[in-house]
Amino acid sequence: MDHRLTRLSKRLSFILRHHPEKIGIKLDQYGRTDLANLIQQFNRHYGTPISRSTIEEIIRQSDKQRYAIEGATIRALYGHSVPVKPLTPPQMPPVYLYHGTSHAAAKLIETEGLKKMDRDFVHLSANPQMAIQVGQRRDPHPVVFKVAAQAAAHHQFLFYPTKSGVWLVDSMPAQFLTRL
Ligand code: HQG
Repeated sequence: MDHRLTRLSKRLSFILRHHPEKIGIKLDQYGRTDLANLIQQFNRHYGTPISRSTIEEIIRQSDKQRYAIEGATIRALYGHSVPVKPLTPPQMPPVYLYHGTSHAAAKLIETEGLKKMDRDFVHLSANPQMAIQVGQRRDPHPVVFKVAAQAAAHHQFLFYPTKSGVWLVDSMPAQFLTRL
């Protein structure tokens, strides 16, 4: 994806996950907003204009599916800090999921477990490669935890899948984590 689309994608994430009010739009309880209105308000606030086809191009070209256009609406599929209810029902996860993080955070996680911190959910990755990429945002040689996801599901933890191999869960106690 070229530099222009990456920048627009980051702005869209910023608005749809964290700060819809920055361009004067509102999200419903599931994080959805009217697409035509979002485009109009986006173009009022930012110098680089966006259109439906630009957003579709971002969705097509992205390594991860970060948004979905559904009918007249658009929403971010994960990553929120504003409160949203999942639209997908919880599902039985694979036996193991993964979480990549920094050494500093890993020290705390080993005793406290995974907490959602500034987001609405803890984000887990479908495979170790993805977890390494996520962790590299914070540490060049990240720590990867293997999460006993199915065991946790049997202890009533609810796992929400997304289109990108990202799984969402409310928290994950240390008993389900092992360092890879
Ligand atoms: C850490 C990106 C101390 C956690 C990525 C992480 C992902 C703790 C940080 C998605 C902790 C939160 C989300 C505890 C967790 N003590 N630190 N008890 N529990 N942490 O950004 O999972 O590309 O909110 O390890 O790829 O890094 O933007 O979560 O380091 O899928 O689409 O607290 O964001 O997706 O950081 O990343 P984040 P994340 P996009």
